[in-house]
Amino acid sequence: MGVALISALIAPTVASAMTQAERSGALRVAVAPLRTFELLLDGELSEWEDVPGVSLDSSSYLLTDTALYDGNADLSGAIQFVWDTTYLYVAGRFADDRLAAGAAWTSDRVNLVFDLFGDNHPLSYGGEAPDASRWQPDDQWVYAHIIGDGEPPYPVMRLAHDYHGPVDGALLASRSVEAGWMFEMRVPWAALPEALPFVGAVFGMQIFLSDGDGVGRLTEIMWSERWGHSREAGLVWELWKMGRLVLTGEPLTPGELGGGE
Ligand SMILES: [Ca+2]
Ligand SMILES: [Ca+2]
Ligand SMILES: [Ca+2]
Repeated sequence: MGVALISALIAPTVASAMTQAERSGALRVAVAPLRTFELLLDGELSEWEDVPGVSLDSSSYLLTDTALYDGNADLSGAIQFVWDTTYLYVAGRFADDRLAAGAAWTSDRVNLVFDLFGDNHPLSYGGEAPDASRWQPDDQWVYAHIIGDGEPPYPVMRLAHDYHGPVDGALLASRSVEAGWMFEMRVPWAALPEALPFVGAVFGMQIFLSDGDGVGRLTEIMWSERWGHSREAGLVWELWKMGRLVLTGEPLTPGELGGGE
């Protein structure tokens, strides 16, 4: 399906001085090509065949109890991104042995966490993972339950230091398929404070998947690094542990840069 894991190593300047842990520290990069094709947000992903993606599977960071994750048939797949000056578009296709519907925290959910300025550091937060009230204005958690409550379309949600609610203008199209589910969604840049899309823009981003498989069976896997997690308190929001989302494409003319709808 044209999906490849894209990662880049930060070239060490003094290799011999680096520890093994430092050498293994790959900065993960997800590429969002500029949209050059028509997208029909219907939960079918045929338009996305040639778009690069990032894999989330048994090789990803498992945050939750190892006893509850049964490998790729339990949860595995890939997420893809494209963009234009109005929207970030996201698609994903996942194998999942049980679909947990509803908007509960224990049901199936896709999560994107943004550090839009890419400037987070432990010292930004006094060395402690911040609760949401202490997030910077460019820190945003965008999430969607694959099959939410009631009738579709189900909302795309956003949590920030001063907001928790639906993303205005966002759209989610999701569907249950044999042995899994897939989705497409769009998120307006205008709904993400501090987001400035342009060719070459680089945002801090983390991806994690929440796999609800029934009562007491929640698994979470994360893309680029491992954040702390406890059964009681859930995720530790270590916002400085992020990969990068890079917007690529042909340079736009100044007239197009101000475009959108
Ligand atoms: Ca489609
Ligand atoms: Ca599962
Ligand atoms: Ca599931």
